[in-house]
Amino acid sequence: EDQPVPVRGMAGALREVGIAIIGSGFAGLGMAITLRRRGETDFVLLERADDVGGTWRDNTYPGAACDVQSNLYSFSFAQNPDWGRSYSEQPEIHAYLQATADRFDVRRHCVFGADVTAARWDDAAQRWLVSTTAGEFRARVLVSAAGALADPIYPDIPSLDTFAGTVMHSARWDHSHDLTGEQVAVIGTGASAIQVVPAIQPIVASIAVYQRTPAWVVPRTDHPVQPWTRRLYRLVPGLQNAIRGFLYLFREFLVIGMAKNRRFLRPVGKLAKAHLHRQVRDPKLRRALTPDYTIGCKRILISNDYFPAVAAPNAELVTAGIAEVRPHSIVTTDGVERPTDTVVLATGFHVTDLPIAEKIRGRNGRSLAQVWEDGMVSNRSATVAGFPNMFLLVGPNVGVGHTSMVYMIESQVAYVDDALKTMDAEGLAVLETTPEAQESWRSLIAEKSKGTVWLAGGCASWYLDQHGHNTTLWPDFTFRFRTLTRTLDRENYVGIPAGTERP
Ligand code: N01
Repeated sequence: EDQPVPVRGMAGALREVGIAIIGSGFAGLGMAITLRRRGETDFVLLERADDVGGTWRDNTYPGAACDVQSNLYSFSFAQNPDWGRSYSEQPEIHAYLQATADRFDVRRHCVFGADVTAARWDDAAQRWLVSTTAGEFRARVLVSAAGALADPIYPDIPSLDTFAGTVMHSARWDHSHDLTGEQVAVIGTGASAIQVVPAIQPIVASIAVYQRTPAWVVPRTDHPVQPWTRRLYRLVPGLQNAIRGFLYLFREFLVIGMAKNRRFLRPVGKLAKAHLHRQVRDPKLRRALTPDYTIGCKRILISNDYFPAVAAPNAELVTAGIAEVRPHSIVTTDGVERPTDTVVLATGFHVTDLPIAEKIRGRNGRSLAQVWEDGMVSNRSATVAGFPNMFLLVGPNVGVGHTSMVYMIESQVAYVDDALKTMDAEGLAVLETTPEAQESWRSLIAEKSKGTVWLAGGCASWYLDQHGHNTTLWPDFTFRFRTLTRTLDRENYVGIPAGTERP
C-alpha cells in the first residue's frame, strides 16, 4: 500500500513529475483516480485551495444544492449508498468528493495551496514548466481540470466599490457575516440566486431580488432517501448504477427538445408556467417573473421555494436596472433608492473567458487565451493545436444543461487516459493535435448547434461567446460525445518519439 510519493525534489526546488493535473474537483479527482486505478503514481494534483472538491468546495452559500439527482451525480465507479436526499446538498457532495479522494488514496498526490500562476511549454526540453504559489513543477503532461464554474464574475455595477456594507459573491460566501435582520440585495436570478434567495429570505428584514432576466423554473421532486432504500442499495450491487442509467436516459430526452426539435420543449414550458401560476397569486409579480424567451435557452431551474420566497411580504422583485450604488443603498434607473446592508452577487462565473487560459502558454509562446481570442476551439474538447501534451477537462463544448456533468467528465477522462496510454505504448515524448482536426471539431459543433434553443431561443446566456457561438455546450446526445471520444483519434495527432526532436 505504501507507494512512493511521486513528487520528487525539495520544497522550493523544481520538482519533476510525469503528469501535472490542475484542480481537484470532479474532473481532477476523476483523472487522478483513473491513473491510480491502473497503477500510475507519477502525477500531482495542483490545488489552489486547501482541500479537494472544486466548485462543490467553494460554493457554500445557504441553500447550495445540486439540481441533478444524487445517483446520477456520482462517479459510476464510486456510487454512494448513503446519499441522504434524492438531490444532494452541497455539504454532502463535498463530503462525497473528500471520501472518494480518500478511498482511492489520491490525497497523497495533492499539493494544496498551489495556485497555478503560469504554465509554459518548453519545446527543447519537451516539458511543461508549471509555476505555482507552492513551487515550480516540470511535467511531461499537463491536464487542466481547473473548472468552468471556478472563477466568480464580479460585475461592473456603477459605483459598487463605494458601497459601505458587505459585498459577497455567492461562490465566496462569508459565513462569519450574519444576515439576520439585515436589508439584503441579491443580484442575479440564475441557478445560484434561486437557491440562496429562499434560504435567506426567512431571516432577513428585507430582501430585494434584482432581476435582469427572469428564469424558467420547474418543480423540484426532491425527497429524503429512506433507510430501507439505502439498505437495498447495499444489498443489491449495481442497483444505483441501474437507477443512474434510467435517470440518464430520461434526461437525455430533454436534449431532443433543446437541440433537435423545440416542439418537445412545449410541455416543459407549460409545466413551468403552471408552477409559477400555482405559486404566485399576484398577476403583476407573475408577469414580471415570466420569461419572454423559449424554455431551455438558459439553464432550466428547479425549485419549489424560489417563487414563494420572492412573493413573501419582506421580499421585492426589482426589475429596473441598477443606476448607482451608494454607501448604504442601491438606486435603480426608475429613481427608487433602496436602503441596503449587504449585497449578494449571484452573478455567475467566467466560463467563456477562463482565467486559466491566460496562464497556459503553448509551443510558440502564445497563451490559450490569445489562441481563443475569437472563441474557444479544440479537438474533441480536449486538446488544442500548438499545446503539446496538454489536455483539457471540462474545456470547450463539454457543458451540459440537462444532465450530469459527471457523465461528460468520465467520458473525457477515458479519452485523456487513452491518449496517455498511447503515448506510452508508442514511446512518444510529444503528442499534439492538428489544426485540421480542430477545425473539423469546430464545424461539427457549429453544425450540431444550428437551430438549437441555445442559439435560437431568444435569450443571452453564458453558453454563447461574444460572437454568439456555442463554445461551451455539447450540442447533442451525451452518448454521442462518449462514442466520439471513446478512444484517441490517433490520426488527428502528430507524435514525436522520445529521443527525437521536432522535425
Ligand atoms: O450564474 P448565472 P449562477 N447586473 O451566470 C445576473 C451551475 N449551478 O451562479 O440572465 C444584473 O447562471 C444574470 O442576469 P442575465 C449551473 O450550471 C448549478 O446562477 O445575464 N444582473 C443572471 O441572472 C449554472 O448555470 C447549480 O440577464 C446580472 C445571474 O446574474 C451555473 O452554475 C447551482 C449582472 C447569473 O446567473 C451558473 O449559475 C448553482 C449585472 N451586471 C449553479 N451580471 C445547481 O446544480 C450578471 N447578472 C442547482
